[in-house]
Parts: sequence; C-alpha cells; structure tokens
Amino acid sequence: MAETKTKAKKSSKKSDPLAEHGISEELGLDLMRDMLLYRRFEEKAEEAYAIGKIGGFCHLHIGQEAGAAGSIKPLRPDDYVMSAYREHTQALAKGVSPNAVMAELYGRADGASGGKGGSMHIFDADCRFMGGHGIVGGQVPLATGVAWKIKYRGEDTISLVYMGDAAVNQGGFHEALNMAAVWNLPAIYVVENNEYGMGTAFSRVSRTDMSTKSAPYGIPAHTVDGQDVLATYAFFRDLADKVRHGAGPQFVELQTYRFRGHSMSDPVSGTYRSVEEVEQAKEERDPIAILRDVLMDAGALDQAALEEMDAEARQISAEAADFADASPLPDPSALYQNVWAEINPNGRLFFDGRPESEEAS
Ligand SMILES: Cc1ncc(C[n+]2csc(CCOP(=O)(O)OP(=O)(O)O)c2C)c(N)n1
Repeated sequence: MAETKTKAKKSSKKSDPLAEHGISEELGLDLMRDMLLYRRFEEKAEEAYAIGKIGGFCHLHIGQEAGAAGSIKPLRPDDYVMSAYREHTQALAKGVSPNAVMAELYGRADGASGGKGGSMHIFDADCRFMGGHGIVGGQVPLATGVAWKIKYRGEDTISLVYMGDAAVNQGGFHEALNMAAVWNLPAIYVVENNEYGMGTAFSRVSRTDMSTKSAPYGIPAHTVDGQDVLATYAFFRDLADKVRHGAGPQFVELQTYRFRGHSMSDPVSGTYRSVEEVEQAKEERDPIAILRDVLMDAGALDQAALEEMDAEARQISAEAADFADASPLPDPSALYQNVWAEINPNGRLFFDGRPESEEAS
C-alpha cells in the first residue's frame, strides 16, 4: 500500500525545474531580480531615447534577458566578457553599475566609457567587461586574444564572448575559432541566435544549422534554450568550470528572440517578420514570465513579492536615468584621451600618448 502511494505521488508530481538544474530558490529569485532590472532598465532607455535624451544607435536586449543573467552569473568576477552592441544588460550582469551604463547611453562624463562610447561601446576594465563592439563579429578575434593572454600567463580565468547570428558569416569568426582550437584556449563563443540579423532571417544566409559552425575547427557545439534562464544558468555553470579546467574552446548557440526592432530607429516587425510572430513569441517565450511561473509553482514567489521586486527594478532604472541626466557632457579635452597606447622606454604600456614620468618621455 505504502509503495503504491509513493508511486501515485511520483507520477502526479509536477516537474521541478529548480531541483532539476540544481538551483536554489534563493538563486532563482536572484535571477528573477536580475532579469526584471534588465527589462525595466531597457524600457527606461527606450523612453529616454524617445524624448531625445539618448542619441545615435541604441539596440535593446528586451526578450533576450535570460542570456545575460544565465550565462554571466555563473562566472567569476575576474573572468572576461566581451560583446557586440546589444550589450547593456550584459554590462549590468558583469557588475557595471546601472548609473554608469545609463550615463554612457546618454553620452555623459560619468558613463562607463566617459561618455565617448555610447550605447554600443560600454567598457569597464575593473569589471572585466571588455566592450561593447559595433563591428559585427569584430569582438570575436579580440576575445580570442584575451583567451590567449590568459593561457600565456597561466591564469585560471576564462574569456566569454557574445555575438549575434550574423557574426558567424564574418571571416574573423572563422580565423579566431581556428586559432582558439589549435591553441586550446579557455574561450566560450556564445551566439545569441535571435533568428534575424537586422531584417535578414538566419535561414536566408546559411544552408547549415547554427550548430555546425564550429565543427570545421573541432570545437564542441552546444544548443541551449536562451529563454529558459534556469537551463541557461545550469549549462554555463558546468561549462565555465570545464573550460577553466582545460576543456578548450566551446561554441554555444543560445536560442532566443528579440521583442523590439533591430535598433531604436527600426520598427518592431516590418517586412521581415509579422506582428503575429512577435506577439506569439512574447506570449510563449518571455523569459521573465517563464521563470515567474516556475517560482510561483514552487511556492517561492507570490504576486506581492513579484510586484515589490518589479518596483525596485523600476526605481533603480529611474535613478540611473536621473543620474545620467545630471551628469555633465565630457570635457572637450577628453577627445585626446584614450586615443592610442604606446610602449614607453621602460617597456610599459601607457595610454593617452602621454609619458608616465619625466624620464619616460
Ligand atoms: C562588419 C559590419 N557589417 C555590417 C554592419 C551593419 N550591421 C549592424 S548590426 C547588423 C546585423 C547584425 O545582426 P546579428 O549579428 O544577428 O545581431 P543582432 O543585432 O541580432 O543582435 C549589421 C549587418 C556592421 N555593424 N558591421
């Protein structure tokens, strides 16, 4: 009788994604907090752009938040992360403050890059967030260089780089992966496959599936549901550990979807995808709603707690916008700073083209 009871209980039991992925309720709630901040932060940026506070390019990550939260949280603070231009939330995930990210979007002196980089070039060496790169695929060889430096110096960090699906048809991607494979570098190449490169569907620019792209170089490929933050977190927790211990370079496709246009100046749908397609994705593939349901089913979250978290995320984002608005424009002299680097006579690298000391000149 007792045995039958246990069996019946087992078969009627709902799945428990937290336990399946070895993630505590506390960590699940943290991931929720992170994603809510990313969503509200991007909405604030969207609002600021609409009223002319932010100019130039601005590519939002709305819909893709699980990728940033799930893949960066398992990393160590001294691991390196590099990205393309859809990188605001990844910078936040790597520890760059919301104020510094927002001030950079506003082009202000207190921005992460001193207001000279803008939306596409957020950079913070202390957080080991190595940009923000506007050239499609341009960051891939650079991150490979970082991985080479890690190996050359015998460090135990890793270099993780994000790119969009369009980057895998760039020459630099292939050269970099080949070098990383030959030298067995501690690099993780992450494609955020949101199905479109601007208005071009990936299926129109590749005869083969994304998972084949690293095969010519002998680099293992992995496919992860990038809307499921728990699966993403668990996957990167294990992968980062393997790469740190010598597994060599890895290629990961995060299957995701963007809920907004390519950039702030583009329509959400347009001729390349229908309004219905976007609405369906919002309905079925919203990473925040997916985690909310898991946490509520597990009894770890209720509506009041969710609203409290959301209010906090909105507050941080609003404060970041106020901070950015109050920050001054960069001083004109900043134009001549960080322009080049030179090796001084002591063999040390210095920046700004200015010697570090009298003797060094
Ligand atoms: C070398 C280069 N070619 C063209 C562009 C113009 N461009 C900017 S974004 C983009 C599409 C990139 O799409 P994807 O890599 O899939 O990233 P997503 O925008 O979807 O995140 C293109 C072609 C560029 N920035 N760099």
